[in-house]
Amino acid sequence: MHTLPKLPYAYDALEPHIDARTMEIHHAKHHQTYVDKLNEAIAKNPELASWTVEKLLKEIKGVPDDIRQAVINHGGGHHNHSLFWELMAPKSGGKPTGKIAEAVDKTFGSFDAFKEAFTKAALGRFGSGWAWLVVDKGKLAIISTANQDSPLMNGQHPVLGLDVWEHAYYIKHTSKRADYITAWWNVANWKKAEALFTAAMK
Ligand code: MN3
Repeated sequence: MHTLPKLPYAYDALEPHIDARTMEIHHAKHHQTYVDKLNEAIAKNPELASWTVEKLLKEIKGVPDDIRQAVINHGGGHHNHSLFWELMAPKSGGKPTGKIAEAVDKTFGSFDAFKEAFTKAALGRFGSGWAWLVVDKGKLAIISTANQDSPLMNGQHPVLGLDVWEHAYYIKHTSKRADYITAWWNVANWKKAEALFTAAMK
């Protein structure tokens, strides 16, 4: 059984950047629903019961046709959100340090150029989806994915991810995705991003 991970901080810990009401609904309702629907899909194929969510997504072509789209939607939703909670933290934001900072500078020219390109990807994703910083074949890249599609399905390793579904920002920012993105930079957890980067480069 897949289970909803506990948030590593209180619902109001990211205030004023990300509001408590959004955090509570997003975690306790939206993420819980992805977990429940993933479990429902897996229940039809007990041979997949021992697969981790990472394995399900990395080996999505091996998931039977009749539940593949459900695993993409709800397994992707579960994994993306599990990362998202950890990729935010109170008293964070700012710039990365260490190896990931060097790689960001080398790949994008500067942190500011990276931030601009990532913001553009997040704003440019039409409809629902995610902006990502990933490691792709040993190099950093910015991508965006539709719906709950996971970078793991393309052999990419997520390092930083931003949920741009309206459910992530509508309560506080109504339709203003740009304001939400500006606020989110204040809680981006570069320590976790660095850990994901280091693991992906091994
Ligand atoms: Mn979401």
